[in-house]
Amino acid sequence: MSHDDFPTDDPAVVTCGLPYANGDLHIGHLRTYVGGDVYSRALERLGQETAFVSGSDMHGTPVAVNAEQEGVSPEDFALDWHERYAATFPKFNVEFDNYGHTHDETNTAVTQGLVRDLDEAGHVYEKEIMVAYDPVDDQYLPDRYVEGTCPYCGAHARGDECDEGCQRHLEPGEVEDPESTITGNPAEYRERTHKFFAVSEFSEYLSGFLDRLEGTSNARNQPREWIEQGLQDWCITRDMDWGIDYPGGEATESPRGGGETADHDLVLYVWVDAPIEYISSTKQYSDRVGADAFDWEAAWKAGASDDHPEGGEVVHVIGRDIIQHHTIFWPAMLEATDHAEPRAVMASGFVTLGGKGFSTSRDRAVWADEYLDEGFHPDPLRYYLATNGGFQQDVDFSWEKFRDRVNTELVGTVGNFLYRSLLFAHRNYDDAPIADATSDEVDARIEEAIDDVEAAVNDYSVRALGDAVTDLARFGNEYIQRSEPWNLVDEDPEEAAQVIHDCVAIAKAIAVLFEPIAPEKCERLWAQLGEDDSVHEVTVDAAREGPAGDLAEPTELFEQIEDERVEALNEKLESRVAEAEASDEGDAGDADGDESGEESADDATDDEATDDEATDDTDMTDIEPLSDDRISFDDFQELDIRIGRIEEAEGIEGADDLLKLRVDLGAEARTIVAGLKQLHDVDNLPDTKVVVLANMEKAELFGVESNGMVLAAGDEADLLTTHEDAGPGTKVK
Ligand code: B3M
Ligand code: ZN
Repeated sequence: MSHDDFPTDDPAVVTCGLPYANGDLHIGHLRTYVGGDVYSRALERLGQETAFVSGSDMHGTPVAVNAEQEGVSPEDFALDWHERYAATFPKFNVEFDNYGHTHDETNTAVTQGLVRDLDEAGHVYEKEIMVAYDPVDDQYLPDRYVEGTCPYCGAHARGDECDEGCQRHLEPGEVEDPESTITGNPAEYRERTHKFFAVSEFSEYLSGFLDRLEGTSNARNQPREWIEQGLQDWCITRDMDWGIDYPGGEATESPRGGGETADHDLVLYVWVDAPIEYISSTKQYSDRVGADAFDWEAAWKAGASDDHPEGGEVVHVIGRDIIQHHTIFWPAMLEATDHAEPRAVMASGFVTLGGKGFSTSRDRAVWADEYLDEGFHPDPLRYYLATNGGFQQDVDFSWEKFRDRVNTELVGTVGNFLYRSLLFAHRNYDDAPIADATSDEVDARIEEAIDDVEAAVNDYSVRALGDAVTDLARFGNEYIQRSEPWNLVDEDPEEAAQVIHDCVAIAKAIAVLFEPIAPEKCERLWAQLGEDDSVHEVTVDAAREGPAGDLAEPTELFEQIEDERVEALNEKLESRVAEAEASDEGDAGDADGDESGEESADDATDDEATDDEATDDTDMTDIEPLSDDRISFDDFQELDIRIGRIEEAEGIEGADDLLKLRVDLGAEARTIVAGLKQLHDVDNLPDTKVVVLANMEKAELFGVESNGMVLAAGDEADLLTTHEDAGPGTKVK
């Protein structure tokens, strides 16, 4: 691996976190897959040799518990979901070069080989630990088979992860007050011998690794804290049948061919074989296309190839809840076994739906299949998920927001430019090129867009990839508007031809540069431009070439979403949620059992906010990363922030959440509408000192004009106030 700017001469591998093969995918799950796909396509557009791989995560208790609850074998259960995922991803134009699964022969062999190497290199030792056990059912209870209390934050936690609280990985024996997830029986702890990987030996290496690591800043910052707190060794075996057997060495003669300790058979912990699938999946790709086309060993093994002594450029795209696995355990395993070090980890924020978490048990989700069944094209969703915020930031989806961005940006900016220029060109000229060359101004603007794309790839920003193109289309609209080719056709045909040539050149650049985000739409645009082959095969150089082909009759690339459509979709979602909630209440008796089974289907991937309002103020890991987008002091001074005192507070007819406040701002009293009704006792508000953004633009809400904004912190709208006695009108600076 190098740390040179992309494109480099080393082969790149872009991976996406493996979805657990255990439940339906919703659009929130798609974020990291779309992000990975966009990123790998963008690398290819830059001319980087790239393999894009992933696979289904078949093992572990997330699969075994759900299979058990459905009464089927984990293998059948997981294979079924695996096949569905393999069919779903391409429908969203997420085109892996290889999509395998962790239970296949390749991964079994690669995993056992790697663990054997780890063991032989002396990084694995045995230790007696306490393991949860259900004495009634006579069953050991690894990971999700057991629930209890997190020893670190006190939240309700599963055996291997504090998923509702501090998000920490929990080692066996750590969860307090354990109970069986399956039977509800109180569990006891029993002593068992397990294998441990000595991760703590790698603290120093990992600190250096994090200093070198590229990608999103959350993937470096969180693990630095964990290392400072001291790393624990990692238990890499489980008392289960479902999984990859611990590899038998010379000393073991297990009848199952698996490893064993003094007294029992063990399978590997799911988090051992899951990331190894990244390697296995790349190997399967190489085996299929030939090592000349892509050499998996050159990419993954340090020193395997003279041309790539430090291996390839490995970029992991994951959800932020699995940063620890990818920046501590995994790189330590790679380092210990002479593999290449990952170059970057891109860890995405969560996706919420209308401001709340997706909830599979309450059917509060837009399902991946449902989105397509509604007749929507995949590319607008890709655009939305990829560009709605920075990669680390949470993305909220609502049909309204989706409509707004599709209608404004895809239809209004990009589609509009393409359609008006290509239609004009097609009507007035038989074919392109029309002028001899692209004008200097437009040539330079296209070059700027290519630079933006290169910078976005090197900044690991999928959002900036989208912005590069919308900005170019905005320029295109402005250029055509100001040049008025429709007037020039008669007055100055040569100049008209130049303008249209330029516009077609911009359209071609858009096709090339937007392909990573909207691959199918850009393929269609490519054909409209009369270009041969596939836009997927070209590099950014093609964006510099200007028009070549005979233009076909253009059609509009993106479709407007009507308001009625949005209303109908919202109604559908709301009635479904209400129905699910009602039936939840109806089955109150067994709701817990149902809930845990269905909720863990949320684990299909990694990008889920914990259900609904589970956020805890004190929970640092739920805090959004601090923004890297700095503003200047001048920008700050444009905010007129003042101390105010609430004089009156009353509800607004028809609005459940809003209050109409009368706020004294010293110089004058203002009416301000604020969403505080559900969160504060209205009668207590008068006389409260608040902090107000006084020059917020006015807005009309439920017929009341709001003239300012009251500042509050977090979902609970904790009102900001002053420490001492600054009075109404005092400026905050
Ligand atoms: N299967 C899903 C998750 O925990 C898990 C990812 C594995 S990536 C190597 O989000
Ligand atoms: Zn916790």
